Amino acid sequence: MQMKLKLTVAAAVAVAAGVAVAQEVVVKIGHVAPMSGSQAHYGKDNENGVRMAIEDLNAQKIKIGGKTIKFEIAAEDDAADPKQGTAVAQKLCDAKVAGVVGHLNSGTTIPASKIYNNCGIPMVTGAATNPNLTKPGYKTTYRIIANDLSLGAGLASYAADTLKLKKIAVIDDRTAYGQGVAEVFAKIAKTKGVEIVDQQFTTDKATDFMAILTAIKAKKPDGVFFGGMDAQAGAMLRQMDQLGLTNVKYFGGDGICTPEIIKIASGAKSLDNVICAEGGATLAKMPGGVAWKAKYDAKFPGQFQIYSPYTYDATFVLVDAMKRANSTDPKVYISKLIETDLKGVTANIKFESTGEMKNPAMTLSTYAGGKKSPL
Ligand code: ABU
Repeated sequence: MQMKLKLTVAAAVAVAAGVAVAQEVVVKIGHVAPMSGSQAHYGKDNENGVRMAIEDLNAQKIKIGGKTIKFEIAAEDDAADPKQGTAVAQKLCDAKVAGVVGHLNSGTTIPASKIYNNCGIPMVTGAATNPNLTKPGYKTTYRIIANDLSLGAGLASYAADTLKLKKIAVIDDRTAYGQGVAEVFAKIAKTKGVEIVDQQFTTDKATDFMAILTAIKAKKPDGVFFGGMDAQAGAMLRQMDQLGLTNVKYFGGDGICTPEIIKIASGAKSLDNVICAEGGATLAKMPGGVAWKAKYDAKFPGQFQIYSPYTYDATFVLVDAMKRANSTDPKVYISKLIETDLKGVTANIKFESTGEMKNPAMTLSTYAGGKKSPL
């Protein structure tokens, strides 16, 4: 009551002084990622990207429909769990957010995309890479990184054509992402004459891989492909050391392409054998990557993982469409998303009719010497 009175008095003073009282409207942008469990470090990084974008957008005092917009984040945790993913998607629909950045995991993003489509709220992911995400052709679904068709194929070509490997074992964590990227890798590797000597499965919660690695060791592979995330990959690398598998190349998609894997591998010699693929350019090659990363590190020291530049850009993609439509109403601005032509931090962002990004970059990196470096 006291606050309301103060504002009223302030407004009256401003009007009396001949100053226009700005009408500020709050517009919520949803963000969803795992903020708990073994993938919380990716989720935190993704959320930081959205928070940073919102701060930069609010500093611009953007006017849409004649009103100054104050963007706010509606942050949710899906714990990388498909059921929780759909529950929070429905929660964001009910809260009538203007758009959603996320989700992070393909396993949560694919079912959530149906819910957003049903309630007419656009979503832009900068992390989920399973190609099936855009298959339904929803006008609400967009992705601003390369998908697993590109990551799996890039890794298979590198293994077969550059490294000339002949025998590779494949492991996946049975998630939509892990299984999908492993299937693409195995299919392309086979067409290039690589023998897939073993296929083993684990989960995105597992910590002990000794049994599957022992089975793989018996097949004498010169490479292992893992479809999964860094918590499992880092532990697997330590266990490969224990089994003497230290001369075996280790491939994985963007899920293992983090600084965190160095910490989790904690000195494993096998880390030197890692080759990972991510669906964009290096920070050094992104149009605004270097300056953006310096700003990020100053705000969120030690928290950078991989996708935050994309979640930053994803937030701008949504707001850019709102500006061009002169409306924050998803029903109105949604038609503008497909016409996006945005100079982002990560790339110049345009979309295919499917909602996939046009001409996304792809980068292969190694961890030779215990440091991530592009190949
Ligand atoms: N892109 C790898 C991690 C996220 C996902 O697609 O599940």
